[in-house]
Amino acid sequence: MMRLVVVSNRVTMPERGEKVAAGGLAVALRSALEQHGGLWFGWSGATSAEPATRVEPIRLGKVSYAVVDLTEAERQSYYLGFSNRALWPLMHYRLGLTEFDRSDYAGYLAVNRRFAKLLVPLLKPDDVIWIHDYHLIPLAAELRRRGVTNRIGYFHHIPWPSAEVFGALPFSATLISTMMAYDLVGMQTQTDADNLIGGLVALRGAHRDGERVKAGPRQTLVRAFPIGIDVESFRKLAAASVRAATQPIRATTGPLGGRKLVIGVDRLDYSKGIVQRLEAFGQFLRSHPEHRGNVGLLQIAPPSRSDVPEYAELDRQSDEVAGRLNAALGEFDWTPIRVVKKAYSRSALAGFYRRAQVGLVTPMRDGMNLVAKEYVAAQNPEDPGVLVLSRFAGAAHQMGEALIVNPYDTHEVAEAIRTALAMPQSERVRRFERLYATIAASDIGWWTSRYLAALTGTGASDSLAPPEPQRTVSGTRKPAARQRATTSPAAKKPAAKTAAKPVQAADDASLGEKRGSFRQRAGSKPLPNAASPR
Ligand code: ADQ
Repeated sequence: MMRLVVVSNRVTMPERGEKVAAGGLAVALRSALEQHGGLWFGWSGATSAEPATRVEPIRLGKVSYAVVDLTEAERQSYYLGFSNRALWPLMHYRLGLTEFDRSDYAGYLAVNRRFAKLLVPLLKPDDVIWIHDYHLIPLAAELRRRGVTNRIGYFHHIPWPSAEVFGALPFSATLISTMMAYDLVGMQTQTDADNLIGGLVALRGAHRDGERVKAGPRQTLVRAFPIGIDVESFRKLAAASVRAATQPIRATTGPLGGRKLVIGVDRLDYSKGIVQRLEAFGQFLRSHPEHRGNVGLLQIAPPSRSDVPEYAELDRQSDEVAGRLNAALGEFDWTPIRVVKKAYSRSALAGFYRRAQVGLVTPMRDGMNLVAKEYVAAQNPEDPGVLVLSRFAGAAHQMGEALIVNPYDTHEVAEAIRTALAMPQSERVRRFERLYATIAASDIGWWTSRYLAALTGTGASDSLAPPEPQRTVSGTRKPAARQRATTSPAAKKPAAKTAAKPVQAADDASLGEKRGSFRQRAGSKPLPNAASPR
């Protein structure tokens, strides 16, 4: 009987009462783990003076959790250094912000080596191993080096840039080569998958055969698996929030009175385009003064990674821009922009989304962007709001019925806000129905089961691929293929029953922190202003 082993940078343990997790992804992974009986391995989020030499799993129900502390030096080099100051900006196409430091890179490799060493004794021959995100790229190679022949999959939650960009990273050829240690690599979009394959060809001399890449004795399948959310539970939370009008929603919407609401929800991260979005809202008010006084932007953006200097700078900058615009455009009884820096419960968020006539999701670059999907899931089907979505979010590949914008073009975003606020109800409903059908057909259950089916080789999942509508010039999109708004029971059933086939050993190559920190159980109290471990 196959057992699932999930490895992620951060592990969220239910019993620790951590402020983290219980978001869609953590819940989905936990339910897949429960189905198969499983092990979740990764960083505890804590530091300790001495590196751990062994790890004792803690069993809670059908799932065991094995968490490892890092030393402060490891946290600095592996997590803050190489992961978040080199890989994160590089993969978001921000070469100017990419800071490569050899000792950080050495720390990154060392932590991956140590994770492999601690994980190996916990593995059983039929385990299927699923590794998450950029913190752990070389982990499979380290496991292979120690003789692990199990099936190993990887899912990359953020964009993968073209070989030209990735190749700027020192040691890029070595790092990308470690991807060949995986049997399956999942990407958010076909563009990311093509970029990775292109990089393996250009930097590693691999050969491409469709979605398969071959290098030496290894063969790796690279495929797009666009991640989804728990659409149904989000829809229910939003509907319930209308009935309950929970405290935080009353508190925020009250002073807005009958005014319209434009909403942005993001971790405070430069990839999310928050400052550019504030500027675009200012531009909208300048170009369309008739809207002054009757609409407000609520930007919810809790700080994350505050000990990385670029993030502290962004925090300062967004305060400054909001302050400047409010001073220039506000009235004694109307403040155009509110920036709120705390994390909210899922149900409070769902309520905010539902109350907002416009969802402004304008990252400069984003792997997927779950906020875009949450905003749609939360809408009132009879009177839905309008999603304005950056063409550089992975979500834009699926959500062509949004108003698609270039976030670098302030005027275009400003005009999209105006268009969204003026959009007739019939058009809003038409767009919403298609968007909802798409996200419901490719929800988080679909994602987990489709990935695991491909990893365990029980396949038969290709036909379930969600639509990736053709891109056209911003703003006008070809409609996405209409899909049923339900997930087929077959697709819902997470994963394969058959035992994993061990594969041949080879040469060479998170989530926990995952979205972690913001996520809370539905109905729980707003979190204090905690920095995200992401
Ligand atoms: P993130 O960069 O964290 O994830 P995103 O996909 O938008 O980005 O997910 C953020 C999550 O945090 C959402 O579920 C949102 O509701 C929640 N959140 C944000 N602000 C919050 C607040 N103030 N209070 C409560 N919750 C809040 C990475 C990649 C993405 C990819 C995901 C999943 O960067 O591109 O979509 O992983 O693979």
